[in-house]
Amino acid sequence: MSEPLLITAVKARGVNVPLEFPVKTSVGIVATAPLVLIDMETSGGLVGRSYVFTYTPLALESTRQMVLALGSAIERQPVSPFDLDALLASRLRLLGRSGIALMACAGIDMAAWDALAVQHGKPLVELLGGRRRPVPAYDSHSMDGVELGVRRAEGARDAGFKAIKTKIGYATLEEDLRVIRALRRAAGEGVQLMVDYNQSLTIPEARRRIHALQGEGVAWVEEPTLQEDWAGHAVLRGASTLPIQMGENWCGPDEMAKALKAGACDLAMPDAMKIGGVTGWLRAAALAQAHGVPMSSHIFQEVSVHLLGVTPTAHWLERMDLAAPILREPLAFKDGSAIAPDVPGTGIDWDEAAVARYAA
Ligand code: SMN
Ligand code: MG
Repeated sequence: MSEPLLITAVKARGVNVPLEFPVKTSVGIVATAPLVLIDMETSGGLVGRSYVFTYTPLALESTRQMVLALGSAIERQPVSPFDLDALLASRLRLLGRSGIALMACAGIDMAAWDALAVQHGKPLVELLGGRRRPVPAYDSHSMDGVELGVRRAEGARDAGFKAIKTKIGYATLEEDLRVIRALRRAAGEGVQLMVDYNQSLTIPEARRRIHALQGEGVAWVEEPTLQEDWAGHAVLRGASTLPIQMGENWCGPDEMAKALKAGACDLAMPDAMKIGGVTGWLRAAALAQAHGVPMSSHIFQEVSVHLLGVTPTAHWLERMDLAAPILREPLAFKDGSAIAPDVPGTGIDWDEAAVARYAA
């Protein structure tokens, strides 16, 4: 039996990556992408790579430190993601695995799976038992207003996307409708339109606005109210003919199980980081299958394109390029789909000059 691959070091660097378009939401703006880049070095001399996204630069250094601390705790351990997950869960039982601790564990998990796939010389999706195939993607936009929103919708349509998402929750319902109708005209009937409220509405206001969206041809209404209010989402879901979408903020598969049990949503979109990396995603995919819920991804497109290939109820891949400027080979999209790159691992590799340029 071959010697197991052992972790020899976990390195973590912070970068602040410029965004072509700031992520404008109804509850805040992400002007740059603060990322912690993780390199897991192993006894085989190969390296597993991943990144985690901290949403705000305020959390960048503390997340990096947490990755380094947990990384030092697993040195000399085998690159066995399920065992590493159990070890870290046990070490963090008293603290609780949420927030930055969860994000750091997920980054380590994604790097470990990358290293394992590299060791086996397979794309991650093939290591997991799937095949590389086109995964349909939607182009994810922001609270862009009419002018920029129309320009981005036309660009996505011309690039071959069959779906786009816009963020709404403007000061008035009339503004929401004005933007939606402008984007609908720009994108054309053949392009699905999803909307994302980013948790901004009270239940009464959400009922009012979702009711007004009926008949606007919206494919899903995302996080209309506070993401932790599963009962509130269930009330809105019961009153709506439009599918309710959520999941990007679920901390681990346990929260997903509780949200689905509460009947909070018609659709699910776990975040590869917050759900707990590849290991967390695999458990989430089983939950979605058991509940018959279509499952989409949330950002982290480079890993998600692999994971959706082994997700029984796979729905949409979100295209939002947060890491492209620091990647040697950004994920390519063609005719509205992406295919996992035909290289061992996830395909994540750093453009070191860009990493130096954007070092936090
Ligand atoms: C989103 C919010 C914040 C950063 C990236 C993405 C958004 C989404 O909720 O669904 O894309
Ligand atoms: Mg969202």
